[in-house]
Amino acid sequence: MLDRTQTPLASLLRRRRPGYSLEAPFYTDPAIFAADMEAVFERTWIFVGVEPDVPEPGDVMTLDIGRNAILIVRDDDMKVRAFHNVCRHRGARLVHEDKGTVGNLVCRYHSWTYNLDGDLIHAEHMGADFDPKCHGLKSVHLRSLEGLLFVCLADEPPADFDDMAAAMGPYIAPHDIRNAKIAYTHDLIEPGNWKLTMENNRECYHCGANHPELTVPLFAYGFGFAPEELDEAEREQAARYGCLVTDSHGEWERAGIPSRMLEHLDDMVTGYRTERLPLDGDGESHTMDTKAASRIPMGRFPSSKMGGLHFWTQPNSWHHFMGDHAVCFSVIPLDAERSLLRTKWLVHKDAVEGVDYDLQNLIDVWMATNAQDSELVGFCQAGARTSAYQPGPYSPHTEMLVDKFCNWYVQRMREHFDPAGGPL
Ligand code: 3BY
Ligand code: FES
Ligand code: FE
Repeated sequence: MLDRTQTPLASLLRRRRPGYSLEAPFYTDPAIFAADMEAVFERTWIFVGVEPDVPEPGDVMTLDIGRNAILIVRDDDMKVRAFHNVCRHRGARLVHEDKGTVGNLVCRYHSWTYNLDGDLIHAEHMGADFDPKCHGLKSVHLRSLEGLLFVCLADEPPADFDDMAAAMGPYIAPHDIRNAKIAYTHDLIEPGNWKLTMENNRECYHCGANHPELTVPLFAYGFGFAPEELDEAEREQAARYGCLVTDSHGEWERAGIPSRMLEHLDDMVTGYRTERLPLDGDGESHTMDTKAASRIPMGRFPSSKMGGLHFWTQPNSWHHFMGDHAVCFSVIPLDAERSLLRTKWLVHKDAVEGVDYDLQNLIDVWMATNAQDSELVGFCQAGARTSAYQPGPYSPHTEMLVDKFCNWYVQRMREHFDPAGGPL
């Protein structure tokens, strides 16, 4: 009789080999997908959007994260709040549109009505004993980090969000996200497990061969290389790049713009990384001519050559902030083999399309890059389904941060499903 028993999740987690990609079931198994949603997406801080998604009181947006439906609304006091998008009467979905503007939140089924604070303010025919105060919307923890919105579905969210926010606030504040507008949003369904999308983002080993547009503004050296493999000319280039980074950091920091690298990708529950890196060419922006795409700067900067500040968060986001625009990416798992990559391009709220910026020019680099990355993710998903797949080694020079993503993931899973197994 064949033993068809699947390896238990705890064993898979315990035998994870550091420095190597994960075993196939982590990318393909619906049961592990469900476990990911429980241990990661229902417990840690998830990046979901930006304050300019809901600029005015009554503006509302919705988002599904796994089995959970969430609504984010700006109340009359300009506070952004998050609730479960579930009516407290018989559980109907409350807001159906991705985005809209409402006076109150009214359920279509029996017209139960909630104000923007989530209080139930109207419910007919419920009798004298009915207490509306016990039937307000269920709130979801929400934090705004200088305009970047994170939610946490856990009752008790990871407390180290505060440490991340304290460190990152000064980096992001100069970009003035709250005074930006969304110039464009693009949804791409990638044909792969969410972890493959994240792993792909955490390295630029693949950039030279796959991203002809991204490598116009981005220096290939910025994301690691094996020094012993460089010829003399390349060594000189790499050394010049190193000096450019040091000089730029000094210049920007003297002007009050934090730029030096901070990295806590696998030693915090709210893991993150940031660094402001100089850009190639004219050094202004992620565009095909490396110049600013928008004529109106997004913040108060000493120069138009502010490079690109990247900010990565575990488990599901990365961002690039330039002097003229910002690009924010969120990954929302759909099922074991598909993930939603949502990309938002932000410009100053007064910038007018066609006058201050050309939309195509603004989005060209990352539209092309996302399409290329999506295809690459699909290649790995296809490989993980085959009998030949086995975890492969990460480059110690260019894929250390992919390894840290996996370390972070395995730690969250072990804490939740195998606490007796101890730390990694
Ligand atoms: O978007 C990012 O942050 C990283 C850096 C370069 C490769 N990858 C797309
Ligand atoms: Fe919402 Fe009845 S389910 S009012
Ligand atoms: Fe890429």
